Amino acid sequence: MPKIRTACPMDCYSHCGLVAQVEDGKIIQIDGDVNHPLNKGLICQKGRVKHLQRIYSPQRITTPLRKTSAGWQSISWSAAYDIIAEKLTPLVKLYGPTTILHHDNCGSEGILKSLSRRFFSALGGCTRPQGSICWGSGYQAQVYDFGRLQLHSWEDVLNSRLIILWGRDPASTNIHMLSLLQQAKKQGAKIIVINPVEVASCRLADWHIAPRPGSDGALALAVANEIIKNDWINQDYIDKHVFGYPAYRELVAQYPAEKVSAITGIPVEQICTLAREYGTTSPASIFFGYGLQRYTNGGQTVRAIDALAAITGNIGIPGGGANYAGGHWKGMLADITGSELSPEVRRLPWPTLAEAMLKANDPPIKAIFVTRSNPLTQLPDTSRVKEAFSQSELTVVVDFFLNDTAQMADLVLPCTTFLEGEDVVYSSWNHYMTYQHQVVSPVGQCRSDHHIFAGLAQHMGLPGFPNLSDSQWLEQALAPLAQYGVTLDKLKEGPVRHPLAPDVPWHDGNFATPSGKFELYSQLAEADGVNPLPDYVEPAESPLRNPGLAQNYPLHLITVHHPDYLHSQFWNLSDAGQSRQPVYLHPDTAAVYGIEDNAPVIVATSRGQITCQAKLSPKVRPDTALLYEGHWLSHGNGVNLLTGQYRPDMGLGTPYYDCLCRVTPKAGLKK
Ligand SMILES: Nc1nc2c(c(=O)[nH]1)N[C@H]1C(S)=C(S)[C@@H](COP(=O)(O)OP(=O)(O)OC[C@H]3O[C@@H](n4cnc5c(=O)[nH]c(N)nc54)[C@H](O)[C@@H]3O)O[C@H]1N2
Ligand SMILES: Nc1nc2c(c(=O)[nH]1)N[C@H]1C(S)=C(S)[C@@H](COP(=O)(O)OP(=O)(O)OC[C@H]3O[C@@H](n4cnc5c(=O)[nH]c(N)nc54)[C@H](O)[C@@H]3O)O[C@H]1N2
Ligand SMILES: [Mo]
Repeated sequence: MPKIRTACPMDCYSHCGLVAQVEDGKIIQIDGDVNHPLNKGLICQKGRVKHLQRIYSPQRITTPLRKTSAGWQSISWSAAYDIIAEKLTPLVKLYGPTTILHHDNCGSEGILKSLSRRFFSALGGCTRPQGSICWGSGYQAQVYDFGRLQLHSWEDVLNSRLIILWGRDPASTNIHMLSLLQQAKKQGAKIIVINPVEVASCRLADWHIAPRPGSDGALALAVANEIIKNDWINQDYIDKHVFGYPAYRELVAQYPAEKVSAITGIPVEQICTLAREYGTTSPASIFFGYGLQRYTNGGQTVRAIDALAAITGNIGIPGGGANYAGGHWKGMLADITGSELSPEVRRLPWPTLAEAMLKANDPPIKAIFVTRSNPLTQLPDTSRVKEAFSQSELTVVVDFFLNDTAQMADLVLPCTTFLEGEDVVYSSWNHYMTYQHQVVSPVGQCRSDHHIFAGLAQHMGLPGFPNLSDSQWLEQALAPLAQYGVTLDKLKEGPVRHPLAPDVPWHDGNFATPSGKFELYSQLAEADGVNPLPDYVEPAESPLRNPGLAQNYPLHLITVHHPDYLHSQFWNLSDAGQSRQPVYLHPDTAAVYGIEDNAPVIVATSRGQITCQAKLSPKVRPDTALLYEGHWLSHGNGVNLLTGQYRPDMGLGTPYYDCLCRVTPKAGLKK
């Protein structure tokens, strides 16, 4: 029975090596690849079960579909291309190509996936979102501090004596880190979790600290204050490699533990203990999650935490680091998106995309193409997103299922999963690049994103999208790596580690900032009109900043990632995914509002409401409600009906968790 090696393409910390078993042209089993250096055989339920359920799901779209008054009608590819060409050509003639919004994210990763962009380059341009719905604020923060982003090798955590999981829950989102953490612990390392929720990773931790959502920046400044007061700084490292220490020292002097205790809800002695642990244990590493930067103050939060690593000299040493993400492969591949073909790209801010789309008039958004993303479910403020999409005259969605965004489309085009074609995946979260062999032929009439857009370009007679095979495009993209021995043939033999990324970044003390040092005072931020120092500002929807709003909506709402799903993917494949979703509340909070365990409740914000099922749990702070993100509007759910559109302090990240809510019993509904 053939066993074929591939890799999971999900937007996740590890692109796990997989081995698929094929019988009579059908996949019958997927296992972890024991020879892959990242996952070493271990895979999650998504990899083992859900990919298989998805590829052969009866719900899967297997032909192009056109919306008619009588419902969805199955049509041929050439009919679909005709409809697009007939509608798109006059729109582009009248308004120019930037009347088209191309909404593309990371539903599946892969070098060939970027070819959808080539279609719009060949057309003369388009409008794209700017920033990120994922990690934008923290990303920019590390650019300001370090100049660019680099990660320690995963195994380097074994050199740490203290490990802080700051807003990250690897037990939910990064299971391959767990065995490394266990091993580090066995060797004597201490683990601290900082998270408003007692998350699953706390099982591994020696200590859990639960700050009020959005207040980590203040916590980091108070910790710095204690470290400086007690002279636990690394003066030699500061003298040689850190820029702006005097100004930073003045800033942190304004954040004594007593003051910050009132902001964060963390007792003074805990703040002092955290400072002592981090200030006196070396080497110490910090692993960021993305939750703590999903606030309007999120960029400065990450900067305030980076600063702790800098003043204690925990940068550039084995077992140290402030690990956010890496950008190692970036800029090392040849661009195959055709950006040289069209200078005309308009940018609209991603965190406030709905508002920006509605306001756009030069030109207005008259056509929308959606690839590898599900904006109706995943962008903040769904009601406004729906309004913005309603104004489009031609909406084309490329996906596997009739999801929430597809419901808004005129045409839905069926694409293949990674199991039905070849590609190469790499990540910003680890150092490996892996080839995905084609496992089976496409189901039904499904086509890869590449073939869909190349076909459309040909149909419309657009030059600039040559008819190359998958391998030829991959070879073109990989060409600059040949000098390091990384070629398509080499990748076909097995995963390749990045040839240049060091195990311990910044060990030479040369940073990519204007001063060449780590910048506590960021000159780039200053030039961007952003506070060069990581001062603390209350989040937009905080009871301290906005007591009026908090009177009606007293609880913080965080909408986090589910261990068994990836954003909106896979929810349609199980009954549990399609039922009313749990909202987790502290028992004391539930008592205040007269809410019983398992009772139906309404979760409301100033933007909308959804019905959930209360789950009482002492693991959540009493001032916080927790919901998972990703579930579908069409199943009666959809957390982003609740979230708001805010611009963050930097990097155009999306502050989903900067959100106050109210939870009340829903009368007349049974448990
Ligand atoms: N199973 C699974 N894995 C995934 C994903 C998925 O959807 N499912 N998504 C992938 C993607 S795209 C991403 S970006 C990553 C995200 O990976 P993580 O960052 O680990 O996970 P998130 O759920 O985004 O982060 C939310 C965490 O931050 C905490 N948090 C919320 N607010 C605060 C705060 O103010 N301070 C602190 N200290 N903590 C806070 C939450 O309680 C939660 O534990 O995971 C990737 N891996
Ligand atoms: N409230 C709240 N909202 C959030 C977050 C949160 O924590 N809270 N997290 C945010 C984060 S970190 C992220 S990264 C975003 C994710 O936002 P999205 O990227 O929009 O999320 P997905 O649900 O992964 O959507 C991917 C879609 O692409 C499809 N797809 C998968 N593979 C392919 C492919 O190869 N080709 C094509 N054409 N389609 C494909 C899937 O079926 C799915 O419909 O969500 C953000 N939204
Ligand atoms: Mo993300």
